Amino acid sequence: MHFTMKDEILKRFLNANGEPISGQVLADELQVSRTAIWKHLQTLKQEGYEFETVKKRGYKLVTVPDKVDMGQLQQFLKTTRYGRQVHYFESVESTQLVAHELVREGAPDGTVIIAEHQTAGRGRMMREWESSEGKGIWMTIIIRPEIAPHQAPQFTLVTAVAVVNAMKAMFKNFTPEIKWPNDILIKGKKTTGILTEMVAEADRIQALLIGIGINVNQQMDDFPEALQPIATSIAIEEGEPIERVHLVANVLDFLEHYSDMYVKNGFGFIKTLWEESSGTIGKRVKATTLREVVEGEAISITENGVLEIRQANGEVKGIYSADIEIL
Ligand code: BT5
Repeated sequence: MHFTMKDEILKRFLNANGEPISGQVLADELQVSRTAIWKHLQTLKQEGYEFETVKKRGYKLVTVPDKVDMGQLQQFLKTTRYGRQVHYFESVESTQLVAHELVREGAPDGTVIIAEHQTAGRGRMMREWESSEGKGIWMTIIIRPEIAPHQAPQFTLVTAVAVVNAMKAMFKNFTPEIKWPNDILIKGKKTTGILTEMVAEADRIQALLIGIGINVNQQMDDFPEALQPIATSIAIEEGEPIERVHLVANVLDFLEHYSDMYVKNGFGFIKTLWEESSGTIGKRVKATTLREVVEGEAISITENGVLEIRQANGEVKGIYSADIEIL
């Protein structure tokens, strides 16, 4: 979806802070007929926006639906590329699947796919990702960095740092922590999962598809019973409902900034930021990989994003990919 006349009209109403805007002035400024303006307002009404007619002064925006839509998002973004093209859906199987199609069609760096609901949201190794309707942020960002395929896993860490710092900038009632490699936890419970997929040739990345799932406005009984002991949402922890579009914009701002820095300067700076927010380093952990189970103290991540665990016998093992349990 590109920025349309309807989005431009919405932007003006959002900027007017509840003051009325004259239909004639809008029509003149945007160089379209008043009928065209009226039609766009009807479409916005169907999407849940409500307007009041103010005598002799025009229309006033009185209700904004809780949607993560393009018009609002563009308002808040400070990025140059990320989120400048958004594909927004009420419901999809998985935003990752849509992203794969768009990569094949040549979607540019920073293209974002957002859905209110996913019917087959997925985690790593095809595990299920619970994506309840209208309550979370379910999105994939297509990025096309000039990096080698072996660097791709580091982008999970770049993304985790971006999400955690976007949260820290917005919320004051909790401190989110990163659990290696792809979770963000609040008081030990999962609020965010990251899934990094790659489309590559032997020595060159075509695109990374960074899936981010953030639990935002769920209450505990919105989660299936099996998840209740291990999952939480920002609204539960912050103590109030959250405007999702704000958080989307912040995550994209931080992500663009950190990925550019990573491509330019390497992993060093990201590593420092990552360690600052890590809830894994210094803890006793159990790492289950496809081949083995490693237990010990998590001592650091390397320049390649590998987690180092010191076992009881003193031997240090590097873990490339695993599920981590903090003991
Ligand atoms: C992840 O996998 O944590 C990556 C999740 C990525 C989801 C995003 S949403 C947008 C994009 N489109 C997609 O289809 N996916 C991405 P993993 O580390 O494998 O964790 C999966 C496990 O987390 C599941 O097996 C559950 O135990 C748990 N889980 C599932 N849904 C959850 C939720 N909403 N909140 C917290 N935990 C959840």
